[in-house]
Amino acid sequence: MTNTQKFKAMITHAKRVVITTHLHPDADGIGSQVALCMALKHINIECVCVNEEKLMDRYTYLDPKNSVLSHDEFMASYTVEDTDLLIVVDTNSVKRVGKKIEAISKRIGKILFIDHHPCKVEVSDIHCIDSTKAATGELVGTIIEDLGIEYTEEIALPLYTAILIDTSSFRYPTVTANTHKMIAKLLATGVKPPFAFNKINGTKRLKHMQLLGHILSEAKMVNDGEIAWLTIPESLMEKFDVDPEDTHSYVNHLLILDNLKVACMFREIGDQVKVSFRSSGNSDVGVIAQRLGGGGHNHSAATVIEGKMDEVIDKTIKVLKDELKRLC
Ligand SMILES: [Mn+2]
Repeated sequence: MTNTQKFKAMITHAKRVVITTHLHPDADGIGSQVALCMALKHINIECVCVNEEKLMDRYTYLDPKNSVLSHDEFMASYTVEDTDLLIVVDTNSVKRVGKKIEAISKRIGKILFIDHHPCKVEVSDIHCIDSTKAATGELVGTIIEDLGIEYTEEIALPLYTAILIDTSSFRYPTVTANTHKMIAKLLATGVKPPFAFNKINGTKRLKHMQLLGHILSEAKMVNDGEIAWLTIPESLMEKFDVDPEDTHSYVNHLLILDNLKVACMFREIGDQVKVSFRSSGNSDVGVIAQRLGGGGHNHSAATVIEGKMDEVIDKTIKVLKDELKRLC
């Protein structure tokens, strides 16, 4: 069965659908849920998006109709039992949606994942999973097109933004001719690239730039420049008053280094360190993140490791060197 066939089979008898995404949602999670919600309304399916928390202000422009409710808002005006299907986008684990949404998911019972992260065959057999897609937004776009629903600008801007963000502006190996064919259709609705780019990337405060400058000036590299990394101690986040969510893209700045294979960023969170990986091309950082208890795509992955910053850096760099040697 194709993903669209699986999708159709799941929504056929659904009267009300709730769409959710992972905790701390990014533009792919939010864009995918909003676009899918708009599209389902076009074919007269009652639909609402519900996330563990309210959308952050910087994302509300992607949801001009206010389709995304927080869990608490949803509970105040809807009855969970009236929902037939929960669609989860941009993750394939119910653990990632947050405690309150996880509790609702048990009451709804029927779940469909729409996602582009790698997962077990048992999951991909019955859910809409395609790890070759550049973004969940691209998979949602494919389903929308297959269902014969026309793109409107309201559907197109969130999908365009989802793909823009998840490909770090079309630079990852997941970008295909089909991705660009879809982008062409999205632009045809009236989406303007400078507007879309600036809305998601061009609203930073001076402090964000100053923290980035500080962190970049401390960048390190080993293995003849094949491995480079950035370090963000918690104290610096506080000093510059920058939201953690806003630091995700910092690591991408390392990708312009000559000879680089893997870029990392270590961000301190209490007694843990969040480690983000980016690959400049051939190294599979998904495998590396898995070895360290995390996961992700081959070009972009992450994990969280217990311990002090220096210990975590040593441990991670050792695994990286080992993995790069193995791949040679
Ligand atoms: Mn994604």
